[in-house]
Amino acid sequence: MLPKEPALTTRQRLAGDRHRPRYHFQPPSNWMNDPNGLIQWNGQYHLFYQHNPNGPLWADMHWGHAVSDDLLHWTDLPVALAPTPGGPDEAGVFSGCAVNNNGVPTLIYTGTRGEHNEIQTQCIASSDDALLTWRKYPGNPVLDRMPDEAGQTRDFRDPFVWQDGDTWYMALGSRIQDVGGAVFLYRSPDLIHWEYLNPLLVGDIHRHGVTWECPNFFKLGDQWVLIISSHMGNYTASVLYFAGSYENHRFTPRCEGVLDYGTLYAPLTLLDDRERRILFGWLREDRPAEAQKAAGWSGVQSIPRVLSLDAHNRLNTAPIPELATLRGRHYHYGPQDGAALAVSGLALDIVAAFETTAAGLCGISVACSGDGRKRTDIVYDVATQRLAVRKITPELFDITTTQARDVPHPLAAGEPLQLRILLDGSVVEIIANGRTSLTSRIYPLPTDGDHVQVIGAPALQSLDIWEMSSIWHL
Ligand code: DQQ
Repeated sequence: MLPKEPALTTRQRLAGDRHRPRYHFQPPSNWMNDPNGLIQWNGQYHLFYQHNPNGPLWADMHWGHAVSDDLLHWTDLPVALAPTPGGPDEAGVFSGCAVNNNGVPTLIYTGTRGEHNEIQTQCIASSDDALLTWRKYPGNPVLDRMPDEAGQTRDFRDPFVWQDGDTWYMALGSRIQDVGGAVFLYRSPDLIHWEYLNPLLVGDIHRHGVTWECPNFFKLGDQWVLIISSHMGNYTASVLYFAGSYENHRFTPRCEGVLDYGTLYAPLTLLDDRERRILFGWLREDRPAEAQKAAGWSGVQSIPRVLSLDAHNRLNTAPIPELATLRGRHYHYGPQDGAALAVSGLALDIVAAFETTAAGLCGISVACSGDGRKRTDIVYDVATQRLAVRKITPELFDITTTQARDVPHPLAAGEPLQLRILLDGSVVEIIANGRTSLTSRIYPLPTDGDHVQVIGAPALQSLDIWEMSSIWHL
């Protein structure tokens, strides 16, 4: 086996890749998926993540680990959890969370066994050296039995744990056979002995999908919010939220919505010491496995987002304000200035507002080739109230059959369209009016230009664009 390349050298080697983000977190190389174990410890933020340290495709799940003072700049730390041969996680250390157990940092995760990871049980591990190394509890698994009402024994994973008084609660992702995705609720006095209470919520198989993964359950303002990731078989509406009340271990949702319509999946939240509920999500790739293998990396974490509920109890997401510290050169355009922009770049933070009083299209094109033929349009149709991301790559797609994702974004009468666009190589995070999220990936990026253009310039109210600096010192 070749000696392991230092993380920084790996990052330097891959830094010239035009598709690779500059200000979003990624491991030095290889595969990453779900964020795991988010926790603030002694003021620092710890991010763990599903990781295959040996290749750029999903396999052999470990927990990678990085630490940050500001949620933006990260230091790579050694892999935190690896499968233990012969143990309950021998086939993979799947997703989970982290808690402070009376001063002891503790990870709660799903261990898998079997050729298809079909034996799923819940395990714990703790650290006594400030989260650097982890000791698995010798009595693992601490929870190996699904409720009988599930009617199946395969899908039982991704513990999300919180404390209320002296009692720990765990929400587990699962499903009820032929009924739909489900989250099961457990409680424990010590993180070791778990008692099943009842389903926290059961979905409708047709509307909410077959299996629910990666639940998050927390109080936000005066509501309780449940977030789940659902296998819908495509990238549309697969991360859902429910908001409502929670009493006597029963959750009663009063409204539901889509957290992201695009490539963001398996998000995990933490409550930080400023009482902010902060969400990270895995931004999936949108290109074939061969291309991921050739690149040597796969998977990106979203910019952390602060969650809130608006007056209609819709879940709003906003990139953390700390992101402004990465902003460099600034361009501002007013209502008359949108026709020709002198901006280009693949690492940009864009804030735009458009009037929506007259029918028409408005939005922003990014990653435009010199001749404007290849580009990615983020475009709103005022008449249909739909927001689309449309990738126009004439050599791959006929200009009339572009690759598009098109989602509802209703605006109140007279409400302007507000777009926040975080472009970073192949990543484009799009948030409209704080409440419609449509993350996307742009593959391939044109090689002959990376210009920005306005769509529907007469409707432009204001446009601010910042060039963003890299979070890595390479
Ligand atoms: N990813 C993990 C599972 C989880 C899924 C495995 C969601 O624990 O259900 O890598 O992306």
